Amino acid sequence: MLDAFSKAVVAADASGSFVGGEDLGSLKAFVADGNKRLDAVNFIASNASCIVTDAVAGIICENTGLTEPGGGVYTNRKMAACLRDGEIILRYICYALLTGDASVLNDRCLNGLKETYAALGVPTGNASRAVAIMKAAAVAFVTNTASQRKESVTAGDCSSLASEVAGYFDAVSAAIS
Ligand SMILES: CCC1=C(C)/C(=C/C2=NC(=C\c3[nH]c(/C=C4\NC(=O)[C@H](C)[C@H]4CC)c(C)c3CCC(=O)O)/C(CCC(=O)O)=C2C)NC1=O
Repeated sequence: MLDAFSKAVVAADASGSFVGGEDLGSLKAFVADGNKRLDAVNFIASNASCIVTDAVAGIICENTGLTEPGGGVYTNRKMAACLRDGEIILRYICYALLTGDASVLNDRCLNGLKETYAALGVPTGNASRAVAIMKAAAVAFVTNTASQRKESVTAGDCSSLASEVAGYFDAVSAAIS
């Protein structure tokens, strides 16, 4: 598990060089944007159950077969597992956004997930769609454009944090597709 700082150190060490130049520049930007980053993580985390349930409800509205016998979330046990998976994925994305590095998401959440889903018959197209809905919601929280839940916060440009978090959701979709 790495973060933006340890990643720069590991890369520099691998090439036997000092941490400097561009690497230091990007770490400076990471620190300068720290409060925005913490707000972004907090807004997503404090709306997590809303984001997850909305995404799972969304895929069920779009595909009513999911709750019918043989469907991906048929039985309470599978529905609970699906909601829990949504929470797990969102939680690891929050860790990645906090550290500015995807390795914790890749190593501890996505590693082997595709194989697990294939073995259990979890429909990855629907799972990917749920991830896309969560992405739209999370981006809205980061840019503070969620229509029903505006946070009172100092206005600022969070576009790069928004595209960073969007990239983590895309990585989840790519990993299970
Ligand atoms: C540390 C990280 C971690 C991850 C990522 C994880 C995922 C994970 N999801 C699972 C199951 C599952 N995941 C789903 C999810 C869904 N079904 C759908 O139709 C939807 C599309 C989708 C929700 C969006 C379902 C229904 C199961 C249960 C499948 C079954 O047992 O038949 C399982 C099998 C074991 C279990 O049921 O608990 C694992 C390991 N567990 C972990 O510990």
